[in-house]
Amino acid sequence: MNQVRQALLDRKLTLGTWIQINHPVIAEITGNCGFDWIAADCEHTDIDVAGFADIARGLYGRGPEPFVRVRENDALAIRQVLDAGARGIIVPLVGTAEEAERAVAAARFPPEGIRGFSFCRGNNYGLDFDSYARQANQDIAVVVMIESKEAVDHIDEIVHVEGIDGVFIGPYDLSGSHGIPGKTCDSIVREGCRKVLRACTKARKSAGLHVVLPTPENIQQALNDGFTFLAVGADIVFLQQASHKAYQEVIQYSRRDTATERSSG
Ligand code: 3PY
Ligand code: MG
Repeated sequence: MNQVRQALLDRKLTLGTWIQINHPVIAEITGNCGFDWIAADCEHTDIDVAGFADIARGLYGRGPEPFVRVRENDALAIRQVLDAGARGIIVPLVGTAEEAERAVAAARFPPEGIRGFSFCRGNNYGLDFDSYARQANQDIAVVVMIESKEAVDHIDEIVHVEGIDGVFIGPYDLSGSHGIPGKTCDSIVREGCRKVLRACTKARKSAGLHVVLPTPENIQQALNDGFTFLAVGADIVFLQQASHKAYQEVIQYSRRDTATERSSG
């Protein structure tokens, strides 16, 4: 059984992160850190199905379950990453219950859904066809993203859609839908988050959040708020922060003045 899906159903805490760089080395490195799940982002990057398959190979045997934030809420986009071995999908920009139902149907084999059968990486190229066909509907996690005013308005219907294991707030798009992109701590965004949390508690569904720029304070805040499906950072954020810090340290030790250096260089 997919432990992350089980944790979603039990509303237990799991920790994940995000891959945006289309290279398996990123999966090999982040896969060693202890995360429960790692999502390859096919919505905002050049990661395609082949790129995800390589990322899944990089994660293989390292522990984290391979998740995908799919390109869009589209049956083929969902089917192809599941066939490539995704164990959970995170579907962006879901605004209504009907859209959430479409995402679930795409991820489930008949009779629950419309996913097609095939020989693919997910079932070990057919070797495990029978067991995969039997298990996949129980094993694959389906999480929908709440990232708009519309989605927050419809949250009570969305969380009641059968087959939705949890919802996941995208704070950047949510702030953008209020006309304040990037103001993720604004009271209107915070109020949206609280409404989502209340709806999840009532419906006994997991609530998730992407803490894109993690700090000890905002991670603590997310945990105190009651989010249990938590993504922290992303490969590009870690690289940016670590390279910035390394440069700041080396510049301090070398006592070199960056401005002078640049103008003389
Ligand atoms: C958002 O903040 O909109 C996201 O999609 C984060 O993953
Ligand atoms: Mg988003």
